[in-house]
Amino acid sequence: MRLPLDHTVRDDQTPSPIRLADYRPPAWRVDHIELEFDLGIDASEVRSRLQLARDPAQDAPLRLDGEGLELLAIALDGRPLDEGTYRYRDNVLEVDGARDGSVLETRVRVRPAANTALEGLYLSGSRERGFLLTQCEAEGFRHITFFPDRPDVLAKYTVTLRADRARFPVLLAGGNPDGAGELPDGRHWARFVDPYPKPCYLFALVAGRLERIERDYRTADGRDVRLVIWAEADVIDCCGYAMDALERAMRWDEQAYGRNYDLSVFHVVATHDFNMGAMENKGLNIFNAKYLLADPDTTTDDEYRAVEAVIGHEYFHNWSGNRVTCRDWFQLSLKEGLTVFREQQFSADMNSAPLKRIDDVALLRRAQFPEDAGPLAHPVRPAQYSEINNFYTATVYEKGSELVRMLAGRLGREGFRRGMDLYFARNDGRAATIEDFLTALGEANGLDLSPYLAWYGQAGTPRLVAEGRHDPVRREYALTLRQHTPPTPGQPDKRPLPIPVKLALFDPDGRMLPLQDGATEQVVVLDRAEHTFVFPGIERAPVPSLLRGFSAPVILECAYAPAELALLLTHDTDGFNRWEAAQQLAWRAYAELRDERDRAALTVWCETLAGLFETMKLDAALLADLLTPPGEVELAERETDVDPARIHALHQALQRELATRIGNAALHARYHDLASDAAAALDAASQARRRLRRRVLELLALVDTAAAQALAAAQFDQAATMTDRLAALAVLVRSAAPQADAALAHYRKRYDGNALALDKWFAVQAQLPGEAALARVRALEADPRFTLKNPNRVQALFGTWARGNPSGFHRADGEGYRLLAARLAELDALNPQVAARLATAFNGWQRLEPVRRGQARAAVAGLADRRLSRNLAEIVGNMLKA
Ligand code: 0A1
Ligand code: ZN
Repeated sequence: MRLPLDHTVRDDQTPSPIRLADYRPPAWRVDHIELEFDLGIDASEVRSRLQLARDPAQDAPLRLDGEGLELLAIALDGRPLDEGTYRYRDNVLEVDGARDGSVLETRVRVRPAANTALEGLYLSGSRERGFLLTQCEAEGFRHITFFPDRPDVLAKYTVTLRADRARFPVLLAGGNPDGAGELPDGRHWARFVDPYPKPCYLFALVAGRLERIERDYRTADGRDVRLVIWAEADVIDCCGYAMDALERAMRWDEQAYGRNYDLSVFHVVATHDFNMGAMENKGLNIFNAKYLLADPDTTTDDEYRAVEAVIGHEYFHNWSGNRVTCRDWFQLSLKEGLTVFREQQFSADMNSAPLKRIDDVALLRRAQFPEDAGPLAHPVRPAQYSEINNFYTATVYEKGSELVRMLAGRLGREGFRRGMDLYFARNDGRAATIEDFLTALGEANGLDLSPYLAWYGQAGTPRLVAEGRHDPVRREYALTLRQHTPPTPGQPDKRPLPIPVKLALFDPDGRMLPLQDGATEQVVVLDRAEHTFVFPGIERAPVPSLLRGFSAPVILECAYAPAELALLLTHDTDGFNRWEAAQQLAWRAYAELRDERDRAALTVWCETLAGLFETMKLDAALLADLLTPPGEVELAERETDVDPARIHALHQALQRELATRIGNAALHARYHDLASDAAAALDAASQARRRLRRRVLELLALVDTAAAQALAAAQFDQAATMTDRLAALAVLVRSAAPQADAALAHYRKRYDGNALALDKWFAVQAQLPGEAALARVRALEADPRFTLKNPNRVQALFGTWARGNPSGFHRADGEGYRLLAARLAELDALNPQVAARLATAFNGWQRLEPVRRGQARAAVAGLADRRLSRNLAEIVGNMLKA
């Protein structure tokens, strides 16, 4: 019998939300699943055999998830089922007569080539040359077979793949290999057994023509592991860097956390067609090619670091996510926040710790703070959702990591390791909760960490107000700290949270003062609305260095005098806080320009940075970061009636002031000094020089435009790295240089067959500021290389424009909003996940100035009136609710 259901059918625009408070343990578990695939591009058949176990405390009928499955056969305990003893409707298969210990067998057909949502089993690349793969997180497994698709059902998997050998020479699934062989008619088979029980979102298979690179690895506890990276033939030469990074990540996890790999093989596969960055499927990680392939001709320094970080991230999930998984999707940050934190530690250890911290906090401010301040605000552990794929957010990932960082800071290095050891030991093989995590960390250290749970349940970024008072008579410094968190949708009243503030005090000469027990740094915890901390023995009024290393994810408000910030910018021993002082000064300088006020902060900002520029003492990469003020997205965050065109003009003016103060001659001299080393080396010093060279060229373009354009054109022609080439191209394009078109044409020709390099070609043009952007975006979407079917291409063009180019997207005539809304509707029919993510570009529309606000609202409301996927409907609905 057949019950065809098309997965593109839109079920329900306003489904009732799923709530954390409604969690119940599963009524039915699956202890073992045997899967057999007969793979084909247009149609694949999937047989499954589930060994069922019933929770004796519940008497619910057997209900399995299944979406878009063509049911071909069904049998219970060996007997085919009659119609009437099972029902498949509304994406649920209900079966009568199942008992504890029953075996349910089904056979279904799925259609990989027609699967444009890239969820479940799908085709990457062309029908002729592409390969098949799966993506199951969060709820993709239900697109492959019937199963209780929830992370607290952990089963052991035996997977057999069968396919035509010529078309699919490589057959892979998670777990250890358990045999392979020939079949009649040119077909072959391969079997994999995973000894570790896992939730179905960690299932994966890959089948097709792929090349490999391999390496042998011996774990610290003595297991021999074969590491294999797979990619299509044309890019297999770009996998060596990822292999080295993988080996570094495996060693690092052994040393930092005592975690060893646990199978005999570890496969990593690259695909150009992927909705996210990468996926930690047990034993078979699948990567967006963007985060795996690397070579000097096409990969920038930032991208090299991203490859290393994502390789680490997915590998670290093997323990934080796979061996210990999540009870339900509300606990997503249990694996993601923790794994981002581990990834950040790894990157900091492999590169420069302060630069990494600056990057991470800049990302938090750019991506997470706006989320927390807008209509999509949600806690790190949301209380409800309608589409879980909409919750792979900066809040769950980046803010989640900040919460783990606070806990780690509270426990100290050894205490945190003790806590993590207990967490892994106690929860291995389990589906855990955030409470389990806090309990283990606390118990291992004899501490009650439950107050930190409030951070997981409360949305919004706390404001921390600091006010210091020095008493020369009592020789005391009193620091009063206050906190409040603005309301967010559905959470009007906020509670005080425990906020650890790492601090130091500087005397007016820039020396750190001894605090408790002679230490120069101390952590105070503000765990109520307001508290005053008193520091004795302070002779002269100090300058406080607060929230060192960004010790809590809050917005600090402290009425520093510009000279005090200059002191921190010059003398702070905490690299992050040096940068932070420069950011605070720049913010004030920007406000002075905007409000046409006296230029106290502007002058100090320019003078101090010009001084640091001249001394040549600073690390080049840190100097580049110090010379970079907050971006246009961050500046808009602090404004009401946002006018992105004006912010862009002021942002340019601000940097022009800085460039003018440093001076043409100094900029030219430094540029040439840095350019004398144009080698392609990847060491930290070479990367730092390229970072500063780029910044100097950008500043020069503001004050000596024609000369900078000539330098950029020459740099573009002679570049030995993609970092230098792209930096030059960006300067040419953004400054509307006469050389820009030729450079773009040259780039386009050179990289025509290279998807990742072409993405950068689209992205660099999508950054064109102001009015000109729209026409460029329209021209680019008509380019034969543009397609809405490839998530990376969509992100490169529409993501860069709508989320990363405020003055180009937010036009007063509303044309930008209308174009995006129209494309979102088209994209939604192909790939709801990508459409929903792109739609978050409208976040913050309520704070726009009235004309743009009206236009944006109309565009979003027009979208809401259409028939949308659950993914996009939830985002658009929330956007209009607040
Ligand atoms: N767990 C992955 C992220 C991920 C989530 C969903 C995906 O498909 C829709 C794919 C990947 C990670 O954190 O790396
Ligand atoms: Zn992750």
